[in-house]
Amino acid sequence: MEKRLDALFEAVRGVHEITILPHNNPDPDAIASAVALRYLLTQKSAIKSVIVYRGIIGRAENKALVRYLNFPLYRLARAQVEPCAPFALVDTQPGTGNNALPANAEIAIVIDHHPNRVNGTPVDFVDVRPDVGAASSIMTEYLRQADVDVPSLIATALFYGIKTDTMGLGRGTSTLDMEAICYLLPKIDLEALLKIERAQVPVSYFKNLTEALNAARIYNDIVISYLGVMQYPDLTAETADFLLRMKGVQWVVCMGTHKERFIISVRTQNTIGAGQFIQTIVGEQGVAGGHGSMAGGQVILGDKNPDDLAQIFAEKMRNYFGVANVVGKALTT
Ligand SMILES: [Mn+2]
Repeated sequence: MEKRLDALFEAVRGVHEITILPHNNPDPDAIASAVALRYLLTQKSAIKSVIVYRGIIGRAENKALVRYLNFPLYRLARAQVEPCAPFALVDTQPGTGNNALPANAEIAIVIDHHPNRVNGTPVDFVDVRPDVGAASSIMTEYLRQADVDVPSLIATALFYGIKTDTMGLGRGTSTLDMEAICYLLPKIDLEALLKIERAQVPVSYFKNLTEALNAARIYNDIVISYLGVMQYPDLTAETADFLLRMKGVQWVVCMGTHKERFIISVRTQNTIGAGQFIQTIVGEQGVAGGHGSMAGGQVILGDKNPDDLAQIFAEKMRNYFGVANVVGKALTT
């Protein structure tokens, strides 16, 4: 670990400014990792950093988190990127299609826990550990190794990042995640955490949820729901998390559209297979990826009809799971 920390700072030696980039529509793990990296750089070097992202922070909990962190991220306009400073990617990698990294950008740092895709891309420092449950756990290790004081604000964010990415410290939790949790626990602001986790949601949330529940169909132990037009892109993830709590359900797939994108979120009770499943389903039509138990994909709609696309994908999924002949049951029947 000492070597890793040295190598990280070696990669940014002589750099005055860096652009920290989490994945699009950043989730708590991505937000916390970015903030932790910025903190590490300010504590241990004179490097200035700015955190930018593309997409939307839509989920009420995630909005509450950035409010708690005093709005540390800047949203990029459609075509705007800052190619002048080298990039540090957190909770994402080059070539995944889920970040705003411009082509030919200089990449100084990649810290991630998704399956390795860096292969061949020139990056000065890479730390990709797919066996770890959250990028926040890796960032916690860096802060510990650097022996910096971790303020409550950052500890709380990292803790929440680990908690959400491991479905409440359940699925995909490694020893490193547990060590990070134990280290962070005495430092977190429990009251703030509670406010973030129980953040109030707009009335439209319940309307969307009702629609998602009405649209959901159960095929044995698989639930598929198409949400139609969504107000923010991570609504599919939020709904899939919710539906996975249904007794006897092994897999949940939620689909929906946000602006020009068709978005799919997958959750499973299994510890493996979600990433592979969504990559098989989406194929060349878009981008897809994820972990064992949670994954997602996106397709640029173009002139495709979203309702048709949802139907095609749902059919493909039912074939994949071997439930093509099962009649879908609505939740209310
Ligand atoms: Mn993550």
